[in-house]
Order: sequence, then structure tokens, then C-alpha cells
Amino acid sequence: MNVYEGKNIRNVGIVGHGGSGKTSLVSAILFDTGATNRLGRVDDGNAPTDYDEEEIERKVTISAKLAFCEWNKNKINLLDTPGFGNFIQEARGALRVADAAIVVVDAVSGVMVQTEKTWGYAEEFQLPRLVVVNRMDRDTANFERSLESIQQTLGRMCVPIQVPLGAERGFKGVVDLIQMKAYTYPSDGSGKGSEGEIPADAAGRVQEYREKLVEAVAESDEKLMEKFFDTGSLSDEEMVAGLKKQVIEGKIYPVLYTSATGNIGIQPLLNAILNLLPDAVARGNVTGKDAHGKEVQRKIADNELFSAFVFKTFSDPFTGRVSLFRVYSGHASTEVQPYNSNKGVSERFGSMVLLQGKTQVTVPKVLAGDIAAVAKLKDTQTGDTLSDKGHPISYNAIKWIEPVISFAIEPKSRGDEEKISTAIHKLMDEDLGIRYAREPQTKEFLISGQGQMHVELAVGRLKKRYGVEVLLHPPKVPYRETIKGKADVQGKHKKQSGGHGQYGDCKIRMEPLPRGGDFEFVNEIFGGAIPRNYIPAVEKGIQEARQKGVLAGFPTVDFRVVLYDGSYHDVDSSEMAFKIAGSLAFKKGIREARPILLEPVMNVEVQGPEEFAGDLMGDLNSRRGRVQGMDVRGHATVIKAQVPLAEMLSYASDLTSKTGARGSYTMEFSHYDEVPGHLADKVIANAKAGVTGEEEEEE
Ligand SMILES: Nc1nc2c(ncn2[C@@H]2O[C@H](COP(=O)(O)OP(=O)(O)OP(=O)(O)O)[C@@H](O)[C@H]2O)c(=O)[nH]1
Ligand SMILES: [Mg+2]
Repeated sequence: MNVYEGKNIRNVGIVGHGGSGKTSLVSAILFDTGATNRLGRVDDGNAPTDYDEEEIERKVTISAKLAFCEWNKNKINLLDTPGFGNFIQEARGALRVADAAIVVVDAVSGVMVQTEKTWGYAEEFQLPRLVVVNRMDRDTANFERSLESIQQTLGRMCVPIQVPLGAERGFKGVVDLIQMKAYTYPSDGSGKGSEGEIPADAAGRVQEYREKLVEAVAESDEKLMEKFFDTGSLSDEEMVAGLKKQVIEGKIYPVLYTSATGNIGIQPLLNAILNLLPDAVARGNVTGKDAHGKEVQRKIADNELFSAFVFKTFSDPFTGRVSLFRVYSGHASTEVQPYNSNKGVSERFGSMVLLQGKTQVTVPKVLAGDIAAVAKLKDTQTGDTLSDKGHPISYNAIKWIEPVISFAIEPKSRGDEEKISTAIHKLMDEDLGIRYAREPQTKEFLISGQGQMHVELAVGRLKKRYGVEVLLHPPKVPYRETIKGKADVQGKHKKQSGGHGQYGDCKIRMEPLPRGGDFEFVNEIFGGAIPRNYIPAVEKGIQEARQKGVLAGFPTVDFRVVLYDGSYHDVDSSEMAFKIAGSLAFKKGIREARPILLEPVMNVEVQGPEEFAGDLMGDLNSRRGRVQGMDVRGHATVIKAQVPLAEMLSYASDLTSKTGARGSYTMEFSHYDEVPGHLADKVIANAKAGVTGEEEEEE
């Protein structure tokens, strides 16, 4: 295998909504460039970058994968990423080390939730982008409509540099609007295209979009603009140079058309990657921090000191831990001794490998700009920087998205707790999106992730890899309690039989606060009914008591306490006594003030193909959801609703099965709302059953 210099390398992250054809596109690229000798297919379980057992079984990409091809004496590193919401942070992790993104859009459904999300990640890392409209061969795939969806949501500067030839099953190639040539492909999937003149029936559209492209290029550059106004046109050289410059500056996002499974339009895409996207050294410098936290820069060049960023870790059944890294400066080889500046330890490099999906290809060294892997680093984790020991540098790690769903996890056989914890921590080594913690309130161990599928997958791996079997319980909904009415009560704590007594006495009024008001304590004591130094103790007593509400033990919120009277005893009063008095008053007051249960309500946005709109609405209604609006984006319907979290616990998998994995949703906290009476009784009964169950166990 050749060693490539950064100026001949492109690092592209392939991102987009689930099922848009990213993995199939990578398969076609690898086949057409001769990196593989057959066209791998997701549906047949032999796509090079969907090789995990779970991926083959589910036909979705679960973790980011690396592959590469050689094209016109350049090396293209392809990072295939998941588009399913549960695993979308993998896309972000991959873009962290890419120099450009290919955003894949399904020609039928247009831009969807995860398309926008990954577009946002590319924005975050300021990456130049190509938009690839794939699945052009499908029924109802439509050039104009998909473009409208793209320009509406991703922006007007998404400009076609091709127009497709033929439609739906008749899709057979593209016209390149720069070369003004047609590229057509046979229907046998061989990918062997031929160049030709523009067919007469496409001439009108070609003319129209060529003009739009020229205008877009002229528009984003003052000099070209002048020239364009003077002469009404640009030369071919001005076009190419102008376009490349503006793609790299993020002013234009070229749109291309493919059928990945039909192997149509792949070479023009490869040419666009080489001709329009920046090489691996184009960025010039990268900024990191030295040992003292001071900003330092490294030039992306082979003759600089070594530095590399580890962006992914996975465990291989044969070689153990494998770390994927991008070399930013210097080079990596067995001769280099890497120092992990985050952990403060030296590591040892084994042989360098390039990854072709699961196939490892050994290389003597890896130069600045390239992406490769190495096995058996001891202490290095995802997000760490390896560098020269004498000149340590660390690059910014990726901040991972917080988990959205939690399950209580319990060993199938007692005494396995220790084993679970060890095994989960090993999993977390390769999946930073998983969290594991003990919930102090319920004493349960919680495993959290980006969705039900994410957590279930982790649990499946626990069993498969480490032989630990666990049970998952429905996640606990963080209910709250509050009051609807008012109360005026006295809390008196008095123990004065023998020895030093205890005396605390307070009178409080309670009233509801608006939602989100949490807790307020107002002191209206005048004239020393309670000495000033005991007043904080009353408040503390209430603060502590409200953590466990009177209905079902959930925190009590959104109420005000006004302390207005009380009494004390010269000798027997103490802080402790007033704290207890406060908590007694709280419990009594809450009971009198019509306590109710609150539940979290979520803002939910569901997106799915139009034909499911009715089903999805009905389903949200049956989950006590309040639908707030419906929108159409391309062929996709977007439904916005507010739904109680308690009804959304299994939504991820329900939606997947309802829509054949074509639906997706996002969810964020909106507000707390009262739990309807009949459901509240159930929640309270369950909470009480849970609590007594646990107490019995402890005894
Ligand atoms: N007709 C048609 N089907 C395609 C095309 N590209 C992909 N598919 C099919 O669409 C489905 C999804 O393709 P994938 O390549 O797995 O899509 P993906 O974007 O990698 O999906 P995730 O990894 O789950 O995000 C598979 O059944 C493919 O066979 C295409 O161009 N035309
Ligand atoms: Mg995929």
C-alpha cells in the first residue's frame, strides 16, 4: 500500500438521515475504484462498512466506519456514519476529523431531521460540503422537489452542478454543468459509464441550471461578479476556480445526483471530491493546548513534531482495542513513541493499519493529514491526543450529546453487579454516548443512552462479549409533586421529658407558585417570635423535607412558604428542633393544600414519509399527545406535538416498527403538567410499591 502525503488525501465524512444510502454509496465508491472486487450491498449483509453483526442483522449503520479508495493518484478516506437518531453522535465524532462532509439526501423524502442535524455538525466544524441526492432511481424521486426541500431547509447556496438524466427507474446518469457533458451508465450495476453529448431533451433544463450555477459562482465573488455583469458570462477556468474557492470557503454547496445501488453517477462524485473539496493539509494549522493550557499551533506537515487525535475506539475480537486517529502533524510509525498528553502517559505504537471496513491493511507509516488505526494502546481513549513527549499538545475533544433515555439495569443473577460495572465501562470505552450511574434517590443503577435501541444494543453486547446478562426496567419518569390549594399550619416539635429538651414551633402559610417557580421562602416574623438565628433552620427543614413529597416521595416544587409566627424556649430550642418543626409543618401543610402529581411533558417533533402522517398523528393522540402543527418538507411530514414523557418511553422502537425505520423524532423537555387523576393514582401506587419493595429487601 502506498503512503500518501496530505496534499493527496481527502478526508470526507458521509453523513445524512438514516437510510439515505450512505453505506451503499461507500460500497459503490469502493467497487468503482477497485478497492473491492464486488459491489457490496447493505441488503445482502456484505457492505464493507456495515460489518458488525448487529448492523448486518438490522441493516443500519450503528457506528462510524473508515474506508479508503485511490482515485487519480489521490487517496480518499471515507468515514461512513450512522443516520439513525440513536447513533447520530457518531456522525459528529467522525466530522471532527474530516475536512469536508458529503451530506446524503434521499431523493424521495428530501431533507429530514437527521439531515438537518448533521448539516449543523458540519456547520459547527466549518466543513465544506457536497450534497448528494441519492436513490434517484426510486419511484417518485424528483429533481425539482428534492432541490426545493434542500434549498428551503439547508439554504439557497445548495446549487446543482449536475442535472439528472432520466427519472425514477429510468435514471441513467447526469449532465455535468461545468464540463457540459453527459455521463450515462448501463443498468447492470457495473458502474462503467460513458461520456457523451447532452441529449436534446435535457438541453432546456441543462441551460437553466448552468445559468443558475454561473450566477451563484459570480454572486459570491466580487471580481467574478463584475466580470459577469460586463460580459454576461464566465470562462470555464473562472467557473472551476471560482467554484472550488467558494466551496472551500463554505459559500456554495454543490448538489450532485446518484443511485448508489444502481452504481450510477459515482465517478462524477469522485471527481467532485478531488476537484472541489480541500485536501488534508489545506487548513494549514491546527490549534491545541500545551501542557500549561496555553494555545499552541501545529502546522499540518510531515516535518513538524508528531501529533494525532484519537477520534474513535473499538474492540476487535482478535486484536483487542483498536484506536482510530488522524495525524495532524509529523508522522506515525512504530519508530515514533507517542505520549498521551491527556492521560500523561507514554504509549507504544504497534504497526499502523488503514481500515477498509473491517479489513486491516498494514502501512509502514502514516503522514500528516491521513487517518489510520493502531491496536493495543494501553490507556488512550477516544478524545485523547497523542504527541511528542517533549512537546505535548492536546486538541479539543468532542463534547458528547447528553443521553435522552435511561433504564434501570439489574443483573439476572445476584452478585453480578461488579461484573456489570466492569463490562459497561469497557463498552463506554468505545461508545461515549452510554452513561452508567447510581441514582441516589432510588438507589437503582441506571444505564442511559440516546434511545431505546442504543441502550438495548449495549445490553446485547454485554451478553455477547462479556457473558453478563441483565434485565432492563422501564426508565423512571422524574415526576414532581406540588399543591393546588393553600394551607395555614403549625409545625411544633416538643420533647421536654427529662434532661435537655427540644423545642421548636413555627406557623407557616403555603401557596402555589406558577409552574417552574420551584420554591420560595418568605420570612415575615416580626418581634422575635422565633429568634433570627433559628429561621434558616426552619427553611432548611422544609428544603430537606420537600425532596420527598407526601404523595409518592417525589420532590415537591412550585410553592411558596411564608413563615409568619412561632414560639421558642430559652433552653430547649435548637437549630435541630426548628428544622424538625419546619419539616413537620411542611408535611402537614402540603396534605392540606391539595397536593397533586406533575409529570414532564416533552416537545416532540416526528418526521416520516407522508403516507404515515395519519398513523403517526393517531398514535401521538393515543399517547395523550397534543398535536400542535403539521408541516410538509419534501415528501416528509413533520408533526409537532407535546406529549408526556411517560408515554414516550418506548417511542423510538415503536416508531421504527411503524414506519419501517423511515421515521425519526427528536424530543426535548418542555414543561411540567398535572398528571390526570386516574393515572396519578397508578403512579402513586407504583411508587409506593417500589419503595416498600426496596425497604423489605434492605432489611
Ligand atoms: N433504490 C435505491 N435504493 C437504495 C439506494 N441507495 C441505498 N438504497 C437502499 O436503501 C436502504 C438504505 O441504504 P443504506 O446504504 O443502508 O443507507 P444508510 O444511509 O447507510 O443508512 P443508515 O446507515 O442506517 O443511516 C438499503 O435497503 C439500500 O439498498 C439507491 O440509490 N437506490
Ligand atoms: Mg449506513
